[in-house]
Amino acid sequence: MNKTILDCRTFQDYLEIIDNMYRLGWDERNGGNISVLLDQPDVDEYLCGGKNVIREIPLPLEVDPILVGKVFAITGTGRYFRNTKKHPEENTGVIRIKEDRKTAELLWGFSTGGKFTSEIFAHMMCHATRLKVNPKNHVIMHCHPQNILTYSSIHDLDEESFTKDLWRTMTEEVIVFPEGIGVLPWELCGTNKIGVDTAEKMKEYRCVIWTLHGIYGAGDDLDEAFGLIETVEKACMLYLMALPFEKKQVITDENLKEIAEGFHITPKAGYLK
Ligand code: 2HA
Ligand code: ZN
Repeated sequence: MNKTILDCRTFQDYLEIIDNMYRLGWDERNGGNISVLLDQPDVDEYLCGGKNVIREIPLPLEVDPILVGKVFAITGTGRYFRNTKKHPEENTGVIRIKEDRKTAELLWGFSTGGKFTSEIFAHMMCHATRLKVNPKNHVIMHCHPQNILTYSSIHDLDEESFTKDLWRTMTEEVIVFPEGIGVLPWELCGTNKIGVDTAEKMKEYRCVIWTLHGIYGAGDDLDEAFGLIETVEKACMLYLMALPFEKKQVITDENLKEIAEGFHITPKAGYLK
């Protein structure tokens, strides 16, 4: 029997993480979307080298030349994370970016005729941006975690104070996102503009908040992108839990500097006074 993408370890991890994200309550109904850049050895082994194009799907943008020939596993528009592990071939697909930069070649999936996420513009823009900053980046992940949304509704959106209040919730926060967090004010989703704005933030940050909508996270692999989002989500939860109470202990800027020194990380310049 020929191997399929379902035998690929990265794809199996992708389905597992989608399932986890649903269970965590981050991806209600058709909420959330993930795209994962697949490496050529996986394309060769599990997709017959990409020889079989099922159909072509127009892209709503002309993507950056860096993405030509790249192959992505990507979740489907209108599809539910809840159903994806059980029925992956209907709910996800594998696409390759064609040379014209305006077409996706479907190599696997979307078996009931669907297509990629409505946020394709943001995903492709963010992949291009992150690959230029970090050639090892493979994952762009979007979801709607409860505490991140709530935090974005009650906190001011200034990136410095948004980030620092999260760094102060738990010792290890600053180690996970020393560069800080990018924040976009509320914007309409699914548009080219929000894709451009998110990718612009991703020049500097691996994680970008969409106020009252959710978060975009980037990472070298699924674990890194997921780990980043869950760490930010936990910080938001801790902040909200402590909010009604008088604080008797706090992590100071001095403490944050000690953590930075101890763990050899460089927090965003200017944030620690
Ligand atoms: O696809 O989360 O932002 C559902 C979404 C859009
Ligand atoms: Zn969303």
